[in-house]
Amino acid sequence: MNLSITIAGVRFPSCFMNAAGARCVTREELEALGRSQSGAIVTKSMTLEPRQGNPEPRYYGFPSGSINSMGLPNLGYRAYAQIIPDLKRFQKPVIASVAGFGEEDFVTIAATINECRPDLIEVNLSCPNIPGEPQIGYDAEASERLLKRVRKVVSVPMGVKLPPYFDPAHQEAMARVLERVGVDFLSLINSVGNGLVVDPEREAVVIKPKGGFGGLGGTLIKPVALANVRAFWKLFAGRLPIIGTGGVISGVDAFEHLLCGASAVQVGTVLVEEDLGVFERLERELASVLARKGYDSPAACRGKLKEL
Ligand code: OXC
Repeated sequence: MNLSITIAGVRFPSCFMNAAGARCVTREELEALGRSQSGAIVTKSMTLEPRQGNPEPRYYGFPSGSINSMGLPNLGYRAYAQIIPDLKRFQKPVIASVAGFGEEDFVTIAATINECRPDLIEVNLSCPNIPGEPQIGYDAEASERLLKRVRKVVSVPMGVKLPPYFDPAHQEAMARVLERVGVDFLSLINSVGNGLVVDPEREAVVIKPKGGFGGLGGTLIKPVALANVRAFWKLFAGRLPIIGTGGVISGVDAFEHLLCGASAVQVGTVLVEEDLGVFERLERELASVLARKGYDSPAACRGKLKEL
């Protein structure tokens, strides 16, 4: 079955791709994504300067998910500006993920990266792991100020990676901001920030940074991800493409995201745990669910979730 999809006029050969952060920091990792069956190459969120990130251990996988506090380890935007044009040869969309510390960083990075013509730019307003830096996406006014400035310097399709919201009022406030800014797609959701995983045997936390607090991913966050995809799908009446992220470890999980309104899905935890072969498995599994259900493409079931 053809699993290709289109977001903001850009065609993706498959609806599956890596989530920013998962196996996408170095040139080697980005090229490996290019050679894999991933439907796109999404870069690690880039900052102004190269970063080592937080001290290790900073990722821990467990049966129902993962916790991480990577702290945005990345090569710095100048390096990605060199790498992105070389990724064109893989003939699949490149999504540049942009982060920063303060508005000025985002604007500088986005302006330079826009010149390299990635197919899309994803503005990360939701990294939970930088000590002393609150997630911008939880501050509607700061998000609006920042996004309006970034929007002015970005001419490729621009999307926003949001944190999970747990109250409709917060989703509505952010939707109004996004309407005023004019964004082309949403990536929902970043990890569920500042969770805590405890190892009872060692009577200890499992990651080092921030006293063990970190972003949760994987199966345990799927209902939160689905709820945010569904809420924003409804708030925009299906007009704004959504990339669903959170808890996709099987084709059925991806099908659930599509039913809630996602056009495509990103994978983080399962890509870290299973490596690049995961794309072939997920594509096979989703194709089989869609065929069994009588859908001929991912778009055919998008948003079709029934309410009781
Ligand atoms: N979300 C991010 O946006 N960044 C990373 N982790 C996460 O959960 C990070 O680099 O810490």
